[in-house]
Amino acid sequence: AFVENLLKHPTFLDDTYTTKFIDTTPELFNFRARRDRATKILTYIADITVNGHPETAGRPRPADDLREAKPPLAKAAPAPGTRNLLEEKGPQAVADWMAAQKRVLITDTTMRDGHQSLLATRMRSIDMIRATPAYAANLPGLFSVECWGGATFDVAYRFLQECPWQRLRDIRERLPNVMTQMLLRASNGVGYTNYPDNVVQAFVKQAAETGVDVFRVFDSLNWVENMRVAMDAVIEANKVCEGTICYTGDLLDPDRAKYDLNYYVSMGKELREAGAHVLGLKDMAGLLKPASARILIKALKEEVGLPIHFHTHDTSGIAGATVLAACDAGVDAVDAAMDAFSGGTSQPCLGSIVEALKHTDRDTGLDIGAIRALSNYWEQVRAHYCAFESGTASPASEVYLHEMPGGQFTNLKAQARSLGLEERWSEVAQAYADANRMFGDIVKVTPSSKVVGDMALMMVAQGLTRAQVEDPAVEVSFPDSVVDMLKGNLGQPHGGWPQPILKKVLKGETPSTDRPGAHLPAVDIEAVRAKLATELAQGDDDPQEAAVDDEDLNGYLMYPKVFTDYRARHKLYGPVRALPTRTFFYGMQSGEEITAEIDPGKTLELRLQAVGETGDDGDVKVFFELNGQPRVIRVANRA
Ligand code: BTN
Ligand code: 3PY
Ligand code: ZN
Repeated sequence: AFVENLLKHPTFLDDTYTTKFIDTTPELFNFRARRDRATKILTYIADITVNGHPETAGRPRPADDLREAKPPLAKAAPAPGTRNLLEEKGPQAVADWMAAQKRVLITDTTMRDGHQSLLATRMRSIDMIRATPAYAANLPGLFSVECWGGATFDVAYRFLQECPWQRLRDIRERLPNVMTQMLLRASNGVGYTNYPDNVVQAFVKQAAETGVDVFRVFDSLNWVENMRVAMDAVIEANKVCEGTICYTGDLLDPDRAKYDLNYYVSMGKELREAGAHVLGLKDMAGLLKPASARILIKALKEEVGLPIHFHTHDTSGIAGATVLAACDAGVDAVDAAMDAFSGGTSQPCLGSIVEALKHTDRDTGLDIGAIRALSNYWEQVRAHYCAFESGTASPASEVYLHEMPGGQFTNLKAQARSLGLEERWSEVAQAYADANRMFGDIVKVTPSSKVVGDMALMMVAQGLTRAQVEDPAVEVSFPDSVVDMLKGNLGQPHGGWPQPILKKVLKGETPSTDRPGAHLPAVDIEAVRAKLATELAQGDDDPQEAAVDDEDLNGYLMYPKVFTDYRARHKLYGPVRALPTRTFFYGMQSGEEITAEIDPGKTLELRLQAVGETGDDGDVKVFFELNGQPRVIRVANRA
């Protein structure tokens, strides 16, 4: 029952689980006086300095002499790139241009999948924003910069105490010439559940307005029917619609015939008919082997005819070979991460792919010196996040057994650890493979991958084999996510759900087989805005605290509680996104000075003078200088 409850707990509702955030502190601040933003930030720093940040407690700590990462200089005014083409001629012109290129086009995934797959999605906006001008100036020949969507959206609100929309706006402003790219889970938006059609439409419209150029749209069961609403919204916004096939199984294995060449080619054609400008091939677990890549890419090129954008993960260590095979077979664009954020469960190494293709007919034309300079920056950035490293140091051929997506692997490991199952990881891997077969061998990517993960953890924790789970005579209490998926709430898998498991999980209830969005009622968006504004205004005389703009509203529609929790903390702590990463996670040392640009041009100079003794009331006085003026902040010592 313990495991069951834990599996149902909201922290397990996503791929981003590690530890709890600062939700424990609001009672410390139950005084009403309106405080200015500088005081709020000082309160945050004082609290973290005295009590530590719950997410980094007990985790490896950066070296004391680690210095703030220094981004490379932007060497020139940004030369025109793909963004200019999109703005001037539209998405079809981008696709035509792609297809006409001899060179392999490159997407840099460092700011999205790179840290999602290596650092549990914890990279903060400031570290991205500071690098962006160097991308614009020094790498104008990139196809796109993937910097938004996937798990980054809710992690920003939930764990980093910052607004994901503002991140996008800040990056956009500094990247006028290269397309930005996001990962969109079709009807699941950037969440883990199917949203009403008008919520998906509003979200895409807002993302396009705030700054996304390329939308990689996928469905977690590869069900094109469930991708149309999102794809249509992208097309309507005049942005690049990258309709995406998720790769699973093993193309050359006769025992996995469910996902054969014909399956992928048919899906590619369906996506083309649905209006995709570009065909995405998303190998989220890194299962596509070099020999299969040659066959698959060639067939898709010939039979679908759209330019192809290939994405993979290097979990097995062999992704570089697959990327080069894809290049040989005529792929148009590939994803890679900057050296310091590549390898392992992340993408293969961008600089090495650029080097490997140099002086061939598919030379990328990118400046390797600029890549190295940026990668040196990213290396320093990564060191600040050592608390979130998973410790996975070597390639894992085991990925071909379990088929976990790169973005899930380390999170599932953390969940296993928290359930006391870390020593039994190989059993979890086997159970994940067994659960997949039990569901009929499905595509595993957010959110379907999470369902398979929940099932696997439960099987190991309760010592259940696949045969027992399937046996009608053995009583099994399935995780909620499993029941939900088999009810049809994530859509339909290729070939349908196997009858025996369907019967057992639903206990005779009839599953739905149509598109979930077809029977989810439209949300009255303006009514939600009004209700949210009223809620935020409760007990607050500051109108700023109740304002709900379109971005906020779309955040709330995706994640109601995550959003309101974020706003409640924002009221207490102010714009902590402007703090250096070390300060955000570790507070300050006595005598240390930092600056925080809370608005463009408005910079706070902060110095920590001293931390006092804990008084009889349990409070600590923390002495600062703020722009030269002394300030004392009291916080409760909870350490
Ligand atoms: C730098 O330090 O190199 C400048 C970039 C930092 C910008 C900060 S991040 C939060 C806020 N948003 C902005 O546009 N400016 C500040
Ligand atoms: C996500 O949906 O976040 C993914 O990265 C899937 O691969
Ligand atoms: Zn990925």
